[in-house]
Parts: sequence; structure tokens; C-alpha cells
Amino acid sequence: MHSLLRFLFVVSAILTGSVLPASAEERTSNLYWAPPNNTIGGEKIDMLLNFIFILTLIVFVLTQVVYVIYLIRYRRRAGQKAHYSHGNNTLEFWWTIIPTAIFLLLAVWSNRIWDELTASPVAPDAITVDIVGYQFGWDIRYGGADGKLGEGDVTKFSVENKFGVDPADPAGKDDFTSTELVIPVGKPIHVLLRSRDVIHSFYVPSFRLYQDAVPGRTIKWMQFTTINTANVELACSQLCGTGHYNMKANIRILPVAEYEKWFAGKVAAQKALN
Ligand SMILES: [Cu+2]
Repeated sequence: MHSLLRFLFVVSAILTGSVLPASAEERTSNLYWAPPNNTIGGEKIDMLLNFIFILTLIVFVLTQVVYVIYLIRYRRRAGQKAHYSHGNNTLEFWWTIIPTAIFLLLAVWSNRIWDELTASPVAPDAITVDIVGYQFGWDIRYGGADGKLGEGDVTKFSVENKFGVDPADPAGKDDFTSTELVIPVGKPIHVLLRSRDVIHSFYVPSFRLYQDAVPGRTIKWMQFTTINTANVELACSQLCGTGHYNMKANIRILPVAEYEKWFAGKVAAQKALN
């Protein structure tokens, strides 16, 4: 009885909206309360999510309605004998074929989006940023004055060499590092994603982007273009140890001019160091 009451309480709280985060940003952008989308490709992912959400809703309502009708119509009554069913091949054929077709459609559709968003060649004007996850934080590296990153190699990671940069590569001399990801709005950003120790995950809900960082590998297919300026958080989304809950970095999406100012300041500071 107690658990039933609690269940009813939670359901009514969800329906009346009283359990939605009060301090967080109001989430009204779509059906499932995700934060507003902030990348060009994210719109396609939202379409897919909405389709799945509505489809699931329809199937849920239909099955529950049939369930309740049968509960009432075929309840136990005096003088009524139970009917023993041996199955129905026609029905079984269709309720196998239709879900299979729907799942295949979803598989092809989502694969196409994945291909479109990732495998496409890196945009020529993209800013490439090197992001390395570790227990428990993110190291971020930019190409510096020449805009080119020194070649990073996962086999060269060490305490002194956080990005595994090849010291012989001249392109790496002017690279600068950052503890926050600062990017210009509306410009394609290409991420090289790596991990120094265990599996981490780059997850930004408003970018509709989720990618594991796997030790020993350089993930080269992550590319996104933001729509609005914003301050968001990059949080690790793969349980990676005791400090996992605190593994985060700020992401600042700035107007292009402001980004260029920040970038120039970083370049100058790096030049003073060299
Ligand atoms: Cu992590």
C-alpha cells in the first residue's frame, strides 16, 4: 500500500510538473524536456527522437486500451467457460512483420544521420581542437598562431606530455592549452578526442553529441556547428572512477569577434612563454 501511494505521488508530481528542475533552465523546447538544441546537426537527431517518442506513445496507448478492454470483457463470470486459444498465424505474422519493418526503418534512418554528421569530410574552415580526457578532467589544446595542431600520438602520453605531442613537429611549438572549451558561434568545430587512462565520454546534451573517448585511439569524426552563443558544460558521461561526478569543463560559445579576441590573447601569452 505504501509503495502504491508513493508511485501515485510520483506520477502526479510528474504530471503537474512539480518535479521538473526549478533552478535549471526551463525546458520547454520539445516533448521530452531536453535542453534546447544548439547545433545544426542536432535538429536531425531531434526529429528522430520525436518520431520514436510519438511512435512509442501510440503503441503504449493502443496496447493499454486493448489490455483494459480484454480485462473487462473476458473477466471471470458465473456460467462462462474459458476459451483456449491455439494461436492465430495471420495475426502473429503481422505483429512480427510490422515491428521488424519499423526497427529496420529506425536503423537505416539513424545510420544515415550518423553518416551525415560524422563521416563527411572535415569542413575546410573548421577549427580543430584536441581534447584529452583523464581521471578526472579534460585537457584542451588549440593550434595556436598557425592554426595547426602539432601531431599528437597516444603512445607518447606522459606526465610531462599531456597531449602526447611529437616534440619534433614544428606545428606544435605555438599550440596553447586551455581548461575550458571556447568556440565561435556558427563555425564548424572539429574535435580530436582521446583519453589518457580509461574510457571517458564527451557529452553535451544541447549539442546532441555523445562520443566515448577510448584509450589508445584518436577519435577523428566529431564535428559540429553551433547555432547560438551560450555557456554550457562538458561532462563526462562514462562512469570512470571515484571523481567521475566532478569531471567537467566549461564550454563558452562566443560571438566570432569575441572568440578572436580570446584566441589572440592566448596566442600572445604562448608567444611570451616560448
Ligand atoms: Cu570520465
